[in-house]
Amino acid sequence: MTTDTIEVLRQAYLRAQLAGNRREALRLIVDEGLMRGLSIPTLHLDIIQSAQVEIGRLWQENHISVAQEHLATAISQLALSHLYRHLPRDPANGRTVMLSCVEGELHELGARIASDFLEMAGFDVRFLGANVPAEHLAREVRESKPDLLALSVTMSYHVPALRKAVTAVREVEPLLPMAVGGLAFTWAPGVEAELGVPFFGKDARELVAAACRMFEV
Ligand code: B12
Repeated sequence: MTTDTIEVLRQAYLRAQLAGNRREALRLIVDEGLMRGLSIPTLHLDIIQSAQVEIGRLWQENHISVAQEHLATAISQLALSHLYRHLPRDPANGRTVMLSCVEGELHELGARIASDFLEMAGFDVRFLGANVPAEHLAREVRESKPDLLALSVTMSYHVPALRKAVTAVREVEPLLPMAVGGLAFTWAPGVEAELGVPFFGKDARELVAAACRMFEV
């Protein structure tokens, strides 16, 4: 598929989101995308993520309401659910990654896509979703013992919650490798260095590359 075809599909998907047309959005993603040979990473990043960014711009500039943004995001959640069982998976590499948003962080779609990418690369993934309180995160880490904890932060004002999460987890598992990512680090670069946790990349592809380098898989 050419860049033009991807752009046409992205625009059509965005229109379906804005119309609140779930059936059409799924038809585009599955029938026009997946069935016509578009790769899952392309559908995740170049169609769904990219459309979400555009939804954010339209909302910020007051062209659409909060309700329309919710409608559009619910459609992307549905699309990701449909794609999930089609994820091409590398053989299991024996490593488990836990991926979670910090307390108060409601933006979970990015962490969800990141989780799907890690699964495609052969990692076993425990995706906790949005808004996980630090003490509950620490308890889950202690109980399920992942090999890596990846924390997602979108809003810069959730950096104190990230600090709290890192501290709580270090108390129960001092040696557990942790990594961070999400839009907050684009807007407030350098936070990760202060916390002593590495930034693992600006999108799901970079996260997978960093995780594979870390475990040499
Ligand atoms: C949908 C949405 C919401 C939804 C989220 C629903 C959900 N279930 O996720 C809701 C309605 C909850 C929401 C709320 C808010 N939002 Co909002 N939201 C968005 C929007 C439109 C899309 C988010 C999205 O789905 N992005 C697509 C995903 C796939 O991209 P991503 O998150 O960047 O994830 C990728 C990478 O960052 C990375 N990544 C993510 N996590 C991790 C973790 C690791 C370890 C690594 C390595 C990588 C990684 O990989 C991901 C996949 O490639 C964005 C616009 C945008 N530009 O993203 C605004 C946006 C993020 N929101 C914004 C704002 C202001 C808010 C609110 C403050 C609004 C308000 N006044 O209440 C609240 C804050 C809520 C909170 N407490 O967290 C602003 C932030 C601006 C800023 N500079 O701070 C944005 C940018 C909109 C805008 N253009 O102004 N929002």
